[in-house]
Amino acid sequence: MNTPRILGLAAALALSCSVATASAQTVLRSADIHPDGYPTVEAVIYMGKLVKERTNGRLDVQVFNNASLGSEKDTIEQTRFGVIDMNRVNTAPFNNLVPQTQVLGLPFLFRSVDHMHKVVDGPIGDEILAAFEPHGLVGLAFYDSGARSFYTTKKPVKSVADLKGMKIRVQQSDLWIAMMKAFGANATPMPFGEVYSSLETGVVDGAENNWPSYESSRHFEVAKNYTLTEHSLAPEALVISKVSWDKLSPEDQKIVRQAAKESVVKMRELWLAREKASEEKVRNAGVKVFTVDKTPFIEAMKPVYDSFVTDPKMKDLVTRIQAVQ
Ligand code: GTR
Repeated sequence: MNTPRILGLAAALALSCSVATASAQTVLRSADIHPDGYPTVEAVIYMGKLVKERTNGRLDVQVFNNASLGSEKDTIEQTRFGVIDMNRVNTAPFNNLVPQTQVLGLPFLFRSVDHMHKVVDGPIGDEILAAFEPHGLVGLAFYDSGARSFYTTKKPVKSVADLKGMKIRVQQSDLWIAMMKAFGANATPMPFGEVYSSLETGVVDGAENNWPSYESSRHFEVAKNYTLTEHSLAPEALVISKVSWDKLSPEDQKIVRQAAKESVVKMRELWLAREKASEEKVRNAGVKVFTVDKTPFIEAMKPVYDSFVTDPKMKDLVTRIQAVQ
């Protein structure tokens, strides 16, 4: 983490502490890298409103978005140690820390968004949320993140062969690095905030993301070929620091959990609308959209399953997910 970030963080935290003192309430500071109006940001703000109402103002949530508290990798560490109270992050940056989260990002595992919803809304979702706890985090909810697809600056991806040797930015996760390797690409892990300039300067040839992130980050301005591989439906996770959680009364913990669950419903509505709006915006801006036969892409992912779905617990989890109808 660089010095301006640390100073920014200190200033932001000092400000929110003073708010807490003035109104004798607890303010839970929540991090997000996305801009104002992005569905994840709006969902956590909505959750905060519910929490504030239901605790008669005792508890409030303040969202620090736009990566003002740092990159996802940095803020995850700070949340584990209670410097930041809450965090909304994609499941990928949690993969190395909480291995159970890997299953949600496995390529082409979910048959549809509906299948993914059934899994994360049911006992498997709760089981994966519970897996955060030994790592200093309490999992509160999963939010939608749509389907991730490739986008490239020069050559469009029309087949698996096109990915060969391309430098593709990925999230900081061993699973995602392995996925790119299996596609034949050179994985370049880096924080989201560095992707625009890396695409622009040719440090990478492409990246992959859903419509809303491709649009809001303006990556579409510099990588104009978008190929609908839809290789992963890895959802977002909302977590709270165990340090902050343990300071809450059991009654307030219940309120926070419930509000988080209710914000999922709100988020899904916002997400659907934003996906459409973002797609329309980038298409109107001249992005070329390609569709592909997904079969070779699915087949290329066998080595990923062979090396990540190895221990009996992971195998069992995958089998149970596949069995969800
Ligand atoms: C977005 C996701 C972010 C982050 C980003 C990325 O879709 O919402 O949390 O993971 O992708 O690719 O880094």
